[in-house]
Amino acid sequence: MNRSALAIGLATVTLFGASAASAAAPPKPVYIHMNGANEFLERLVFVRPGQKVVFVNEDTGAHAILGYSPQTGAASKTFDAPALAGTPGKGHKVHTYSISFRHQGPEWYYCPVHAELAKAPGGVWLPKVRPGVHGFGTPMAGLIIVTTDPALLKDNPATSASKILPGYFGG
Ligand SMILES: [Cu+2]
Repeated sequence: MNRSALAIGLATVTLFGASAASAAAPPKPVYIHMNGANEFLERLVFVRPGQKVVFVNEDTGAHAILGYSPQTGAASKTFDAPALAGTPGKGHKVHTYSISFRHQGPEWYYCPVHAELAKAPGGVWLPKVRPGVHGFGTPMAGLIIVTTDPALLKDNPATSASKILPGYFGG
């Protein structure tokens, strides 16, 4: 066996080793948190196709999550969590909503309790703060990018790795 054949052999072993490992252990979920600030703490996250995204409500009040199309303003029929009840705080039950996406691309969403869609210049639909919900500067909305790009998948906020953030309760 010459040197390059050995290198190819080693590379093959490495590749098969990696795929066997990833088949055995599915990727961990990516967590998106809410509290009384009426925003999604991790406004932008990256997930693989099929990887779970888990929304975690650490607020005392309820939040909903609804996917939408910025081109048409249409609500998603499948990315739709009607209401996630709040929690009194640490040590009590925390309500979550899980979803995964099959195809690569952007998944836009907002909380219809605290934001609403409005047509912006250029004809795109953007979330804005719902009138009557005061005290918060930014509309409660976020974006999930479904991708296989390893550089993007590594770029999630550190908090997205933990289900419960002990210091984040409140509202
Ligand atoms: Cu909300």
